[in-house]
Amino acid sequence: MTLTAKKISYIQSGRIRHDWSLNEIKELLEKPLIELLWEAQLIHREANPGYKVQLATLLSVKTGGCQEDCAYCPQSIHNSSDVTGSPELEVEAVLNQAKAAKEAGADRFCMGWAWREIPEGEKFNSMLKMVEGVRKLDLEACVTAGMLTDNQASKLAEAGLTAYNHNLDTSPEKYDQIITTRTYQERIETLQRVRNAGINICCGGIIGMGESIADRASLLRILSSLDPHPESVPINSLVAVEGTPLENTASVDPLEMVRMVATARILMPISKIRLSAGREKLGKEGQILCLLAGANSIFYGDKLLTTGNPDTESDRELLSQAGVNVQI
Ligand code: SAM
Ligand code: DTB
Ligand code: SF4
Repeated sequence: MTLTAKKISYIQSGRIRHDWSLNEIKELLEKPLIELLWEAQLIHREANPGYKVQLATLLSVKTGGCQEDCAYCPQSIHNSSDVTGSPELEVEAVLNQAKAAKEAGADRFCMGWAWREIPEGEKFNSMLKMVEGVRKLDLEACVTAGMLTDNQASKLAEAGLTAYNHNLDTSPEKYDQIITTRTYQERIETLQRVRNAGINICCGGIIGMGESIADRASLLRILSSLDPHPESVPINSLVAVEGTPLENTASVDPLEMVRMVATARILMPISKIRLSAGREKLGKEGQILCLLAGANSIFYGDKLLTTGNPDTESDRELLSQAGVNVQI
């Protein structure tokens, strides 16, 4: 993230905290909505003036066949969703899509691999070429591909990778009910490797998986305790995909998403808070409230990895109706 003068002055003001307590965060999440929104807006307007929204386009480079057992994910071999392993995309195909995303107005290009961890060899070399190619297009490049080694992290940094996405997904207390094939600690260690290599961290989670408010607070506590804060924090609401253990989970009230975004904004004033999966169910008004609460990035493009996303035209209309500017 290039720090704007405003962000630098916000950091220098000493108001960025890494010691938020569980109770303080729970109180924020449960505050009367109108008060919470006001508090979030005051911080957002000062730390990130101009209501600029970053458009990030996602592409699934390697889809399905993942060994992890994430209960929400249609790409896990442990789940029986319709997603089947498909051949990995080649460098040229990926760069063509990145070019199209740039032409459609995206500022960041995020590439996903349904892997438990990054393998060595040809596949990793292709990933490096993709990162280099995306950066040459003058787009930010983000990769999400599971765990990685220190050596892979430094090679990705050399290739110019802007950010690595690796989510904590939920609280440590809830985690075992959602994923059993990789520990919370392993996730934290992956984030540490990314940070040590000098790559920005993109790390967030999912709401709507049956977690309590205390779980949400616990996830946000860990995110806000990271020093520095993750440069971007994707907030997903569960897309309940048929064939996953969470397929029958009831959707969360859009206002829960607004609360989560507002609280994340208060805790992590200069981070990009990215309104991620589940936007189709939020509705126009819900999304506008999220923008007001401090969301300053969205996934832009008709598809996330395997599930749908609002189309680019309706997103352009949404942003223009809200009166926010696209970050370029
Ligand atoms: N395999 C890699 C990993 O787990 O880091 C990369 C891809 S994974 C799909 C990236 C993130 O997408 C997950 O950590 C999760 O937060 C989010 N995600 C996946 N499926 C989702 C769903 N059905 N609803 C909401 N978010 C989802
Ligand atoms: C993130 O937190 N959400 C994005 C991105 N990071 C990689 C992925 C959402 C995936 C939603 C389910 C799917 O499309 O498969
Ligand atoms: Fe694999 Fe990532 Fe899906 Fe988990 S979320 S099953 S690690 S692709």
